[in-house]
Amino acid sequence: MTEIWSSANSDVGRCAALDEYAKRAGADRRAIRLLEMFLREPLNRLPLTEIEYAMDQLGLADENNDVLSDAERESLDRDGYVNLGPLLNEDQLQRMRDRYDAAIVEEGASAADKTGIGRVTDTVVKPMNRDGLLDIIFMHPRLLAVVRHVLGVHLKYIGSNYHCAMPGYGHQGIHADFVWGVKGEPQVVNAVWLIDEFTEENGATGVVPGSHRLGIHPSGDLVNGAPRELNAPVEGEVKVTGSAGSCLVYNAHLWHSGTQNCTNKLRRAQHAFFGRSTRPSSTDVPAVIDRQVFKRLGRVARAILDIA
Ligand SMILES: O=C(O)CCC(=O)C(=O)O
Repeated sequence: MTEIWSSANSDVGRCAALDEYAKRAGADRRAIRLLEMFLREPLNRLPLTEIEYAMDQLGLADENNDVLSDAERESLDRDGYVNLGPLLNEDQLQRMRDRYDAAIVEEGASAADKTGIGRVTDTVVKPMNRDGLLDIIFMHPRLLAVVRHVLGVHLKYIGSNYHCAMPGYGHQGIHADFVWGVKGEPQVVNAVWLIDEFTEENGATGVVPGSHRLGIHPSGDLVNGAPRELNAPVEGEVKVTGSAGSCLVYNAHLWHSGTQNCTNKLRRAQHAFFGRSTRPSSTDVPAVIDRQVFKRLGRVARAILDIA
């Protein structure tokens, strides 16, 4: 699938490669269906004029808006990520920490395959966001300005999860978040909100600046002719440290990883994911959104979530 995705820079070219592949004996039908979802149908639920309206309301209709500085745009293009600095105040942070801790007690750390990670999925559309405390996680104009810079105005929220590295845990192999490969136009932009301060010791996110431009997925990379050891440090990798309330935003082609929390405290983070309006979402928002959350959301929020 990666080969097909990377064979062209346009959907027309990718569709042609997919058609050729589908003719082969033994072609993987499930993979074909998945890729077809990306390539054949526009999957926006609302007319694109709604997200255009929302971007206009947020001052983001113009690419050259003043919500992001030129230096931030340049560093995003060059490095593949930007740390927007603290955007949440201490009161918001404390209320969020209390809410996430309560959700873990209530739901349990849901992802059994992620030992040592406290995880709650779809946080911003769940009952835990009935009062709107978490709206800022997917609606902050500075975050959306980064998404808009990478994807253009036709963007949408595709998922969110709380991600807490417990003491002693948090290490991940180096990876990139976009499944089909990392060549061509980016399709996804992700954010890590620092709910606690990120330090060199407590499991700050590791990133490889500039790796979004390599066009190589770490799992497909060869080092001295052998497959890359994904758990080994990567040359040039740095930890993104910052004060609580900061927001790290990255192009999903960027190589990155969770790192080990070597302290005896939690390292809490909230992730938010964004894609192109016409592409599939990771989360089926209409299916999972809490009725009360849905009712209180206005036109701009609904446009970002792409729900009627
Ligand atoms: O929270 C982090 O530090 C990064 C986590 C991450 O990259 C992931 O879960 O895929």
